[in-house]
Amino acid sequence: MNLFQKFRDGLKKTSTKLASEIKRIVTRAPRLDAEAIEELEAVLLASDIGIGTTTRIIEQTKAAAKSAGTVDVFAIARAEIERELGVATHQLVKAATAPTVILLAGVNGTGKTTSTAKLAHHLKSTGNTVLLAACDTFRAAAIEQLKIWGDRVGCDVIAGAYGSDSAALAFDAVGAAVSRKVDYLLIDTAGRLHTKQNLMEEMKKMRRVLQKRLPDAPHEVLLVLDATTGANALNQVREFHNTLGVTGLVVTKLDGTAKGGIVVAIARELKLPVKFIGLGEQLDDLQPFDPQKFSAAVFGEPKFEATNERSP
Ligand SMILES: Nc1nc2c(ncn2[C@@H]2O[C@H](COP(=O)(O)OP(=O)(O)OP(=O)(O)O)[C@@H](O)[C@H]2O)c(=O)[nH]1
Ligand SMILES: [Mg+2]
Repeated sequence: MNLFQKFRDGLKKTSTKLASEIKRIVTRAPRLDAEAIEELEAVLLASDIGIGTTTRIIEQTKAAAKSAGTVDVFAIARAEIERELGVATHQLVKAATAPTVILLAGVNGTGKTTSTAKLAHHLKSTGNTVLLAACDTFRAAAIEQLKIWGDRVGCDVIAGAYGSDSAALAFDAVGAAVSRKVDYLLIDTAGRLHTKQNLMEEMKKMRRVLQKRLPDAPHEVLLVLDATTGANALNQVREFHNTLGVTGLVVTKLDGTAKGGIVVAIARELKLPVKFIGLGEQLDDLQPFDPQKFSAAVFGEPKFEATNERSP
């Protein structure tokens, strides 16, 4: 399957909802009267795209509807998203000297462990060697879960005992990554609520301990967000970023929501790069975030054009 098709499939819930609603509005009121504009606004907001982007799409739609010709709401939305997010993908950092250490953090159940495995798969398929560290020593079966993924992907997993100090394990894992000369060390961590100060302190400690072994580690702190949690994701980012210095975001489970617009709101409001998005449960369903593919997948339906031509 080509990459764009992956985006299309993964974002189907969001794009289908938007397409059917927008089509309904422009079919009923091709001249986009005030009521239709209001409805359009509600539809865009319901996709979680955010108030700022919605307002700009609406303003341009109104302006286009005033002047002669047709209004292609989809094209306006696509262009606006690309303008806001840029067209570039944000690459993962690669340390000048291996290993590159990547810490994956986030609240419970957002997809950290599976994203760790998918990221390992992605890095391996692009020619890198990868080691995994099972630093969730807290949740029952978390270590086995990562080991099973490690087997599937073909990566060794550095693991300790349940209840052991996750920071000490991370320290050992960096040591192993250095001596094995792997390109990337991916560290899976336990889920934690961003509001629990002691758990956030624990992450800070892991960061400090990593730096004792490798001063410029971690090279990336990826915060894994569940797209289905909607606007609460924004609070999670703020707290984790204050504590840890997040370098990039992974937005998972976009295939499970019609509110995929949250990616735009997150990227715009928090000024942090979305590096990967999760589009399903298979290994190759974690893809580098590409704003152009994203906007085309979400707003790329055949043009349901509204016309503002005056009746005779
Ligand atoms: N549909 C879909 N499911 C996903 C995606 N990413 C993760 N999941 C599912 O979400 C569930 C939780 O994933 P985990 O990777 O275990 O989440 P976690 O953050 O490690 O969870 P804790 O360690 O308990 O905090 C699993 O059933 C995953 O298959 C995605 O992009 N799409
Ligand atoms: Mg986990």
